[in-house]
Amino acid sequence: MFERVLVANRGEIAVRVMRACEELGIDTVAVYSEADKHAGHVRYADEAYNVGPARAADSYLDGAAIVEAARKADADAIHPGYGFLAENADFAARVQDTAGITWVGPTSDAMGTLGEKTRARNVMDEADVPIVPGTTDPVEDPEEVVAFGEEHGYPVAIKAEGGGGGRGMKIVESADDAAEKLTSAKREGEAYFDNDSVYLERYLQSPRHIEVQILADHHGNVRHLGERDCSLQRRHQKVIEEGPSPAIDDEMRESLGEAARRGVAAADYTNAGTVEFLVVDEEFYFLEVNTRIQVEHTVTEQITGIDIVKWQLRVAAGEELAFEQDDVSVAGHAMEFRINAENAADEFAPQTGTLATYDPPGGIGVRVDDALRQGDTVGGDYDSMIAKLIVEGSDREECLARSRRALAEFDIEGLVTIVPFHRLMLDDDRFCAGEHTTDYLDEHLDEDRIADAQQRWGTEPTGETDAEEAVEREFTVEVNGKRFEVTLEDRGGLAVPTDSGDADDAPGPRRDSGGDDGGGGSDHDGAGEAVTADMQGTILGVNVAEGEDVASGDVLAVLEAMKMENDVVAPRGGTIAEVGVAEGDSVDMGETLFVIE
Ligand code: MV4
Repeated sequence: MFERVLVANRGEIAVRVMRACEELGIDTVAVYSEADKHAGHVRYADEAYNVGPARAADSYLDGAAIVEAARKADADAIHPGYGFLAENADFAARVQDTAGITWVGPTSDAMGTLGEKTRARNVMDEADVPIVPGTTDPVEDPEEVVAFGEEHGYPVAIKAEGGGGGRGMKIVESADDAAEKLTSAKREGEAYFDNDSVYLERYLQSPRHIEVQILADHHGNVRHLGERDCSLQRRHQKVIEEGPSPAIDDEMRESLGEAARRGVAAADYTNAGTVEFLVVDEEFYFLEVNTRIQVEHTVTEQITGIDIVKWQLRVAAGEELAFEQDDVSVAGHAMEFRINAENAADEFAPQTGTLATYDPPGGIGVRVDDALRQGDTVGGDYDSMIAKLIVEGSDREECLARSRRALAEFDIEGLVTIVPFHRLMLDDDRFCAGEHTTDYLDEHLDEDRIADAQQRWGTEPTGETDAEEAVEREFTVEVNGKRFEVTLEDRGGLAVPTDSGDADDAPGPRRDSGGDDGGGGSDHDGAGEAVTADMQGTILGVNVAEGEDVASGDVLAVLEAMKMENDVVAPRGGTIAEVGVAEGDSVDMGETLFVIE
């Protein structure tokens, strides 16, 4: 077994992996960006290394810096968590090729095979796993889309080869929009995945999203750990996950599990993975494989009693799975609530703030995975999920009741979160009956109900907490990129000069236009009005040039953030006086993109 594991991630998943390491007697190494110097995962680790500035592309996504930190720490394995480099086949290969360091995850080859959606569909089809009727080769010509639509009926889904999570997917309702949607899907594929290949599937209306957890070792053993129902999603972002699914019977449960095992075995897959299916009209169809540990792995852990992350580490270290398929049993029911720093009443806009109060729930059947403590500041540099509440009960009804209790106990002040939205869902007839499908939130939920919930259970953001004088003061120092915690006694004068007003040190979004993190209106230097970024992300395209006249609501640019395309619109009519960005630019929340005069 490994002696020291570097966790190449941050936040709750980094702490979750470190907890598994602790239980296995493994030392833990954290990596952190400038924005995460004081973060919870850094506090938890045995040692920590600075890997770069706040921007993820320059730190958590910098494979060379991550491997260099592993060398410095003398780590013998790297666990990627989820997101960041977790499904980057090139990074997996880099680690695999680094002597003395083991990659905790599937091989880069298996990742590559299943990451290319048409290859994955071919592998599944050959393993007798039902796939959605569609093409298994890329399409180039709108006529192919029209011919497919005539044969299989509309709507038709055009999907990016390298896609997933809704990115790069376009729905063709009729022959008339085939050409435009094909171009758009190819452009998104190129922009997001550096791969403009796309393929076709018959679009299934209002499916359930049901996924099967897999563990596979290097000795030919493949086990499934049951399913999770992730049908409650908003714009392809999962919100509440649960297991077992209330929408399938035991016969389909068995078929799904065995199909998933066949499929991953055919792909020579090892370690943890998840096979996603769409379920509609009593039939299931392969969707895609997630070649990583998932956010919602916790649901499976609670109802099977199996610590998936510890098995990831054991499998990567060459151990055999110590249980047969028949040993896997599911008891009770669990739900995971993603605690996102978002305002559900404002289109789930990302939020920042300081946790004046952070008091998670407890008691029987309640698990909280997080990396926070009261007083922490939540910035806008990374994704908005700050914690996960996982609740289990003897059955779905008890799980619902216990979830209502736990969410009511979850006391967060100083930061707006989606806790009120979760409490609303636990009062929603369709969700409580387990009858929601993947389009329920986007197509059917009345937004007034979200506003009411926010009013009833929401909290207000507050400013910085008043720092209290402390006799002892903790300082974090960094020597040659390695972090040390030191405690000094404060005898009246500051032991060490700190410039707490220095914006460069304060984590969280930097703004260069008067602190306005809205879509417009601000104190920009010139006479004009700045149009700023609502969130950190990447500019996919710029639609205007300086000197151009625009009307209120015109789309000035497209900003990709949190796996979604977001339009940057003109807050009012006028003339574009300044274009501050270009396609491909990364921008921070609050950054000026345009000036309108
Ligand atoms: C589909 C589909 C219906 N028919 N494919 C969404 C993201 C990516 N995981 C694939 N997705 C879908 N693919 C066909 N042929 C419906 C969706 C879909 C969806 C799937 C799972 C969970 C949430 C969803 C929300 C919208 C659309």
